[in-house]
Amino acid sequence: MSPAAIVLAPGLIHHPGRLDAAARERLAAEVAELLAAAPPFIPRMPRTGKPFSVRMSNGGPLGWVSDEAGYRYQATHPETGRPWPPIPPLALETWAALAPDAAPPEACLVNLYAPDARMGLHQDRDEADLSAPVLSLSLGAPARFRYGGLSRSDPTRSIRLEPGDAIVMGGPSRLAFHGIDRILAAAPDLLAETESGPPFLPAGWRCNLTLRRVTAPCVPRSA
Ligand SMILES: O=C(O)CCC(=O)C(=O)O
Ligand SMILES: [Mn+2]
Repeated sequence: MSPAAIVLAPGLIHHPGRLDAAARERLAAEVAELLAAAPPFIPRMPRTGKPFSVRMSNGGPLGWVSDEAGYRYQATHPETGRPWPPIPPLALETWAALAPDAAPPEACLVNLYAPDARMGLHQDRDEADLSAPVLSLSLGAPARFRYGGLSRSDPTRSIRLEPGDAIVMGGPSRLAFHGIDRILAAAPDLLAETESGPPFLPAGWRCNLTLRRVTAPCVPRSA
């Protein structure tokens, strides 16, 4: 049975150990297949063009990209020009289990963190539909995840995210500020897994998937 969920804030739920070792292995194989079709690219900051420290790819009808022209979702890979491959099936199954009332996700952003990579405090707000949560799944090295409130200046807290952990950010926390302070060393019992992980994830690297609903689903009009 998966361990109990922890409510970090209203709508911000941490599911430690949601994916057991077999599920992590299956998800890693699915992500390897995704990355073979859509190789990681290095996103750049809007305007300045400064490269991110995180490498990215996507699955699904839409993918999140960033470059001098700004943040956006688009249907094709910025370098290959090809459509994104499908969202990993295990990630879709986890969405159905943890976000049963939401419309299906349209984007699965894959973040690859080298040991010195980080992601600054931000909101996920490029989606037209904010009624669905964002679902995050982690593989590889652990990380320090920081979260706060709806204003950048609100107080923040942090937790350690382990491989196999899921986070659901929805409801009143859908627009909560969050980020990754740093990548951490694996605990002894998970060291072997992070050091001999799938070839797309070198030792000490972390992979995070975020599933997002991007467009507002059509709502049938009542008579
Ligand atoms: O890597 C993580 O856990 C968070 C990723 C994230 O916030 C994002 O991709 O917007
Ligand atoms: Mn985010």
